[in-house]
Amino acid sequence: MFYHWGLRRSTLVVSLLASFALAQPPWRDPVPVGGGWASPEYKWLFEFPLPLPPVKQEKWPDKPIYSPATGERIRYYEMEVSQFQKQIYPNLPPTTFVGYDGVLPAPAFIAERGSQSVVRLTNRGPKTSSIHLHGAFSRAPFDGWADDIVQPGQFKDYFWPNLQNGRTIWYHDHVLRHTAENAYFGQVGAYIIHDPAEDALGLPSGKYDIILAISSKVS
Ligand SMILES: [Cu+2]
Repeated sequence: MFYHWGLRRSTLVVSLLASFALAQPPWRDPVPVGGGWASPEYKWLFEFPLPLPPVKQEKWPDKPIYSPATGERIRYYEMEVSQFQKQIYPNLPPTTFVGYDGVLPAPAFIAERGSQSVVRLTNRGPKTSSIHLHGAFSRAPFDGWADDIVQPGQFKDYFWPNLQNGRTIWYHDHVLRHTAENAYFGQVGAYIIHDPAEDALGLPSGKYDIILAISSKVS
């Protein structure tokens, strides 16, 4: 599996969702080898609007939370893993996913450099979960270790300091034994650290600054 985040401001247009579609239910186990995971060919390129991720919103924007240790503002988010369906192929039934907040592409986080985030992940999916913020330095308890497992029915709070300079990174499931399966089924999202230094560069912004992901998934 290969993901590449970082194509914001690119004029490259790709079909995203063909490769997200999976024909098998998520709890099929063991995973069939060779052919069982292959998606049908997607033939409707450029015929439907490009699916863009919603931007994740703070839980209580009007009730700011401050760190008891430093007094700094903490942005608090809540996110759920759940099973849902989405129409991908116009000629086939809806596809089953197990992803974040019931949407695909998953919500995108946009964090200001130096602003702290706490994300509460509640697992209402059929399998275990664990979030890794790929490309960020996170303290060990919040790094999504494979055996730091959030069981179905449980939640875990992840603290991310967003201290690095501006970058487009991504978050994804990282749990023991079925990381790839969870990611294939939707537990993958974009995470952008915005650095004020970027604003001086005169890059396209607003509606011209979009999040694109290219993924390749083969059986
Ligand atoms: Cu990763």
